[in-house]
Amino acid sequence: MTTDQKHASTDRELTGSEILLRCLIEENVEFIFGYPGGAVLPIYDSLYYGSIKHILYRHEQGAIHAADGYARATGKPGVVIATSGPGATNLVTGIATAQMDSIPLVCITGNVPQQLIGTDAFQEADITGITMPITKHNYLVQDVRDLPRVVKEAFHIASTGRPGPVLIDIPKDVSNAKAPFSYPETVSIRGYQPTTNPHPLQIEKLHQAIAESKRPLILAGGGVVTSGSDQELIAFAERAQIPVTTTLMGLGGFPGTHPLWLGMPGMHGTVAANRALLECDLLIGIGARFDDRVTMGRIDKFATGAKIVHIDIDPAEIGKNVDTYIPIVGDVKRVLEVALQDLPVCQSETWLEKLEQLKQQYPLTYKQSDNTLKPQWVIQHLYETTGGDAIVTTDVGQHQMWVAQYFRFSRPRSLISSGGLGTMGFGFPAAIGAQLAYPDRTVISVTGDGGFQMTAQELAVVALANIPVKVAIINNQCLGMVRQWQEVFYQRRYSEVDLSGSPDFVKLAEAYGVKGMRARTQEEARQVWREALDHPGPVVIDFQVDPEENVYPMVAPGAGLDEMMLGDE
Ligand SMILES: Cc1ncc(C[n+]2csc(CCOP(=O)(O)OP(=O)(O)O)c2C)c(N)n1
Repeated sequence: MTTDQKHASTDRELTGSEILLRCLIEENVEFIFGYPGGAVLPIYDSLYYGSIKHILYRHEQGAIHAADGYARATGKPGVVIATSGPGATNLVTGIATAQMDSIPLVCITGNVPQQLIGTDAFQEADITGITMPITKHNYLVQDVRDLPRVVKEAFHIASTGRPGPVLIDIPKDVSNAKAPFSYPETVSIRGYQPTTNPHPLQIEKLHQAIAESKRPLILAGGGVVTSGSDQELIAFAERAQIPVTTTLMGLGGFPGTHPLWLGMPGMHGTVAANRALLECDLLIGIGARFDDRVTMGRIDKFATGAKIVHIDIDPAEIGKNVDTYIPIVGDVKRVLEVALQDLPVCQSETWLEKLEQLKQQYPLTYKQSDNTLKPQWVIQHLYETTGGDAIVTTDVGQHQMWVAQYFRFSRPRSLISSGGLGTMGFGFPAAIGAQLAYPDRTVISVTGDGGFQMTAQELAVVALANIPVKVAIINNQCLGMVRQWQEVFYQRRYSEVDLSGSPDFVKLAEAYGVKGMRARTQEEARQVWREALDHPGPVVIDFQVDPEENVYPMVAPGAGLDEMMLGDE
């Protein structure tokens, strides 16, 4: 490793913790999301005098999901700090969540002094060992003089190539030790040189495949959002006349109102998107990893008649889940920019007509009811009343899928959801991080009555700092998605999914000093939602919805995309 030591520097010696904070300032860090403890006391002492805003969460899991929400909303790395032992292990779910969705985080943990490492000291945990498989990279800093280089590299690794979480573990003696400070201007890491420009021969092959195709399809994933290539994708699809389906992570990367959009594919995808995957003759995967919620793990029934093109910055993704006819390694934005030059037009009129008919014939639908509040209606109402101009975070479960289906995301970074790990408890703290990044935007945390109870303690944070997140609990009084699977695949043997003993969410909100409201009918829902949008501070709304409602369409686990259950709607 070589680094060029010349940027900011001091002649005076600083402590490790002071150096750390100077590094974070150099990286333009706005917020630190964290929780103190013994091993990070020197860092918190330096923070006391520092200029970076620290937000104190009520649980380290809340802090890391908030850092993640900030990162997803802005594209900049989120920074979280936790103490050694339990503080560090409380970050593990959040680190894995970020790793699965390629989110840039810099996670700083304290550790016991180096002479105690390996002695089972109080609050000692081998956090670099524990997180090795769930970080893009991690460091145990052994010498205070290494800190600037390590921090510089951590931010670089987290945010370049395929982004991901990087952990820096700092023993307490390193935080206390002194050294002169000098921040490197550049970073160069041997063996880490992400390929951003595509190989021209591969682009030629792509063009040829497009020219020959009659039934092309684009499968766009989170890589489109990460690389900020939504405009290039629109131009590519429109010019070549190729329909687009976007994965959960790709929603917003292509406008949900665009005539070429087919909806989300896979387990809860639309008929048009899944039929297109089954029948296409050319499938162009763009920043998508062909995971099992899209392919159903049934490669024998997935795009079997198609030549598959796979565009991704991470060469390890190519050929991992599907056989690839044309691999293109590069930054999605750069690849699309290059591919747009001399892009052929597909002879796809008949195909587009057929898909349009499928969209008309099989729209997303649900049974309306006068007696109960339908969760799908609530999501549609949130969409219509905000004109889609909101950042929406979700938790995991049925409400997540209804948001994906009924909120037409038209801007990248407007849906924030744990796609890969499917982490309950993610959505509410993530909304806090997004709202801190964009104080003037409407940020809605759509959550389940189950998931909300996993991180509801962060209501204290929104109350104290008056962070105006609107929490919409889709309260079906059960672990809805699990209940749905038990209904459909386990003959209604409902095992441990009843949440009817949950607290009164209105009173819970009020106990924290947050406005709480409840709606049981459409009329009440309209009224409380209007009030919520007008309210300048945080709000919790308990939308009491039909507990029997299921998410359709659905493809059973183990089935192929040709076996969609449409429900009785
Ligand atoms: C941390 C965690 N534990 C368990 C699960 C498994 N799981 C997936 S969806 C779900 C039910 C979620 O219920 P709720 O939050 O009420 O949302 P709903 O499905 O009712 O919309 C569960 C338990 C998970 N995804 N994450």
